[in-house]
Amino acid sequence: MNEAYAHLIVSRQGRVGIAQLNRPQALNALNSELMSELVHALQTLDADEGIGCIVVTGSEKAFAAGADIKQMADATVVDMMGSPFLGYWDAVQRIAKPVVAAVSGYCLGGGCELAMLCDLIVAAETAQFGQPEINLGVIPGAGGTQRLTRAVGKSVAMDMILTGRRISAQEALGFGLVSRVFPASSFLEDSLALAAEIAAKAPVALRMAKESVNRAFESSLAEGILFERCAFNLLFSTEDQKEGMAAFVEKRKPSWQGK
Ligand code: DAK
Repeated sequence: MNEAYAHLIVSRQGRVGIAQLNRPQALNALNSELMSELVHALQTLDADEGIGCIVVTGSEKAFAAGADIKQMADATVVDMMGSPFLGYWDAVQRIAKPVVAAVSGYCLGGGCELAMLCDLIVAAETAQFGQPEINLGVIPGAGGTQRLTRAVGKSVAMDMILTGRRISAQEALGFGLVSRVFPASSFLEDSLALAAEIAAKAPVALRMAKESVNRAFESSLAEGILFERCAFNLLFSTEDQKEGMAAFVEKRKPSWQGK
């Protein structure tokens, strides 16, 4: 499935698709080629009916140390404005299936922004998160000022973005940036087990749940609740709703069809 990728290893474990960033010599710095490959892989997994959940991960040492500084060091404003780079971020956001960022090691700058684009972040206890762009004379440019602020609140976001300091996995857990911290020794296994648990749920309900939670960031409370209600009602047209509720009543495990 992944033979064509230069900077990515794509694999599957049951219903979980795994996209592993693989530019070890640059701590998985996100250059255009890597982002383009990532988008292609995610779209392929998203279209695959056999996949229920996608995990984006890196190496033990780095999820990603940011966008590739060497690639953009000499760029002009016109180069940046014409760059396809941000389009890749938009494409990641449009993936319909749940995407878990499994973060070990450095998760900095654009790496942190990529993780925040995923639906949830789980971390190894060794993970370090940060938005160090201020130290390069710039600011986060792929959503960091917005998504980090929504995730951890204004004061912590300002602290991280104005100082560029890195926070530990435990701090990130306390701030609500990550949902779980796993021991380094079992991190990937634990992350994949979580993804497998999600992947085993009713596919259409998963999609609706993801879409509904994301509405919380894009709409007023009233509009979000209206969206949720419509999505909830719509699920009563699925076979999986009938199966899920019948299975509960009959005291057996449901068998999802994704219909
Ligand atoms: N880019 C390019 N190469 C990187 C890199 C990066 N972000 N991070 C590390 N590397 C490379 C290093 O240059 C080094 O390569 P060689 O010198 O061996 O050739 C190799 O990876 C190993 O790194 P170190 O030798 O530095 O390793 P250490 O363990 O000593 O330090 C570190 C690890 C993560 C603390 C350090 O490498 C570091 O500070 N890295 C930079 C972190 C950073 O500043 N990240 C933010 C980058 S700016 C955009 C929107 C958003 C963005 C861009 C565009 N648009 C709107 C178009 C995002 C911007 C960013 O993310």
